[in-house]
Amino acid sequence: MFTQKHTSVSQPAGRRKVRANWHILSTLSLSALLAYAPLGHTQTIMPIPVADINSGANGSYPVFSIVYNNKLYFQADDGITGAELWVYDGSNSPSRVADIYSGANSSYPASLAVYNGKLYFRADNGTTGAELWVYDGSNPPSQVADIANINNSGFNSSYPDYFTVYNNKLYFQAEDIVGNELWVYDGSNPPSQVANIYNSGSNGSYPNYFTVYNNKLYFSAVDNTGQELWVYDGSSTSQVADISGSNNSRVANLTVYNGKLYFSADDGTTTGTELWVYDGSSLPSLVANINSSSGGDSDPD
Ligand SMILES: [Ca+2]
Ligand SMILES: [Ca+2]
Ligand SMILES: [Ca+2]
Ligand SMILES: [Ca+2]
Repeated sequence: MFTQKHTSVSQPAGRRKVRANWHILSTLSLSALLAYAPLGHTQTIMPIPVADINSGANGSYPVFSIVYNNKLYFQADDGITGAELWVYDGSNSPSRVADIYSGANSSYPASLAVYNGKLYFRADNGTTGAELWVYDGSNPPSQVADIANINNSGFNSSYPDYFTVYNNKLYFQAEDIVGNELWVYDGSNPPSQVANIYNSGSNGSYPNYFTVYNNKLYFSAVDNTGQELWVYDGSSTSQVADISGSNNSRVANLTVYNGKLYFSADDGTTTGTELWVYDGSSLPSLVANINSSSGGDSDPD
């Protein structure tokens, strides 16, 4: 079933790209995007389904797409084997890469990322929980490690997420007995925890918004000072600034622009959540109080 409205599109030739914000487009058909190919200088493009993966009226809900080895990889549910890893080469019908959680159950492959010529993602095979998996493009996908059990946490899943390449290694957040913290994988040795940033029982720092800037890895992380801006220089982690003192700055949405690091934060005064900037050396500062009402958030994203 294909119910999306036809869309008229007119763009200069060569500038047409499939731009998919999957948060926004999660309800649209991936098939429509796949068929959204350059056809001429100006013309009406009518998206057509590439394949009816889950045949009939049920959707296959393709999500988490990424390009690897000139093919499009994504999670889809054919209605028989659950949500699994699929691939599309641009011409032949999409096909399932593997049924990682065997049978009708779903492995929910997610957070797909390319590192060192291989495709990494989180998946649940039904026995070891949601863990780190790898696919080399030809052999069946395999589990890299049962991270939740590396430190005998007793947990089922480590839920690795937000994979980011820095200094030729793969960084991500994952959970074990000391909480959700920063982990690293070098492509061969077992993954290891970089730091226990929120060093208090099983509290996690939930490192997120990983962004490489000035050869360092910046991210937001939580400890007893709230969610603030942190940095990893390849050897140790440290807090850049406690922007809001005892309050939670909710640092998020890190982006490099014009040689500086921009992000959203709340300084704990009446400013609200606004746009901040860091130049790599001075203390971070407020760029502008876009929503100037007392406590008003402009929520830059
Ligand atoms: Ca399955
Ligand atoms: Ca596990
Ligand atoms: Ca912790
Ligand atoms: Ca704080």
